[in-house]
Amino acid sequence: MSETQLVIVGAFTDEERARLEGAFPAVYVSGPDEIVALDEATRASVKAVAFKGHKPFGGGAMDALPGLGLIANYGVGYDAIDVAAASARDIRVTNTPDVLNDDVADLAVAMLIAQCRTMMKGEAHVRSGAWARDGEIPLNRKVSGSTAGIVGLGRIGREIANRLAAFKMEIHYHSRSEKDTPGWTYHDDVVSLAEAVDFLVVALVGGPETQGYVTREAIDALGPRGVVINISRGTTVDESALLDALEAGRIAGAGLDVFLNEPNIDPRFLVLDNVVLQPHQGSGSVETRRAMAELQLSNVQAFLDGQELLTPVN
Ligand code: 8YV
Repeated sequence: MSETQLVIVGAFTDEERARLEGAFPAVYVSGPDEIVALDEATRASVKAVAFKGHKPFGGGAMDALPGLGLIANYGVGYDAIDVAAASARDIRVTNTPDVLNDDVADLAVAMLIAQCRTMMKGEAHVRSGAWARDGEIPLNRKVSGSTAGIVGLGRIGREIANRLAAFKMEIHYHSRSEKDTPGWTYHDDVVSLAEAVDFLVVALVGGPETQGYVTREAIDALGPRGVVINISRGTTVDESALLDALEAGRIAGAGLDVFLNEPNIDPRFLVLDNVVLQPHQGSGSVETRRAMAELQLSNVQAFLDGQELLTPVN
C-alpha cells in the first residue's frame, strides 16, 4: 500500500469517508485527540487532514503530524481549529463557505415561522387527537411584516435578510461595519439593534471574538415580544441569560439550532414550550452536505497536487 497521505478526522458519514478513502491513501480517527496514537511511520507520512466536527483541534494534534501542510475543514465555521497554531506551523486551513448558505438561511426562517406560528404545538395537537376532541389551537403570531434584526451580515446573514425582506419585513442589522445595503438600517451595537426589532437572528462566526456577543442586556432589550433565532454557534449568545429570559417570559421565545454543549444541551431548554430546538442541522440536506464534502475533497486534492487552494482561511 502507498504511504498514507491523509488522516480523516471526525464524525464523517460512511459515504463521505468512503469517498475520501477512495481518493487518497488515508487512515481514519474519530477525533483530533486520537491522532497521536497513530503509529509513527503513518504520522510521518501524512500531508493533510480532512476534519469534520466540533472537537477542538489544537497545536498538540498538529505537532503529532510533522509533515502536515493542510487541515481541510468540513464546514464554513472553523472555530474548533486553532488557526493561529496552524499558521505558526505553516499549516494551511480551508473551509467550505457559500455552498451551505441557502440551507442555513432556510432553517433560520423555518425556525422563526415554527416558533411564531406554534407549529410544534400544532403538530402535537393533530397527532394526539386533540384537534378532533378539543377544537382549534390558540391563535398565535403573524410573521410577515414584522421587524427583523440580523446580528452578523456575512454571507449567511445576507441570505437570511433577503428571505425576511421577501416576507415584507423591515431589515435592521449589526455587523463590524456598515454595508452597502440600501433600505436596511445599520446599528453599531447589538443592544440598540435588539431594542429596534421583533426578531433577533444571530448569524455570527464562532470563536473567541464573538463569545457571548449577544449579551444579557441585548436579550432583555428585545422585550416580551422578542424572539431569538440562533443558527451560528452556541457560544455567540449568553446562553444562561437566554434561558433566564425564556423562563421568566422576558422574551417571547427562541429558535435554536446551536447550543453551548452539543449534543448534551442544557436540560433547562427541554421543558420550555416557547422554544423550537434543532440538532445543529443547518447545513444538513443531502445536496448541501455532498457539496461541502466535494469542496473539502477538492481542497485536499489541490493541496496534494501543489495547486492553489479553493477556499483558504489562512
Ligand atoms: C457543520 C457547521 O460543519 O458549517 C458549519 O460551520 O456548523 C456545520 O455545517 C456540520 O455540522 C458538520 O460538523
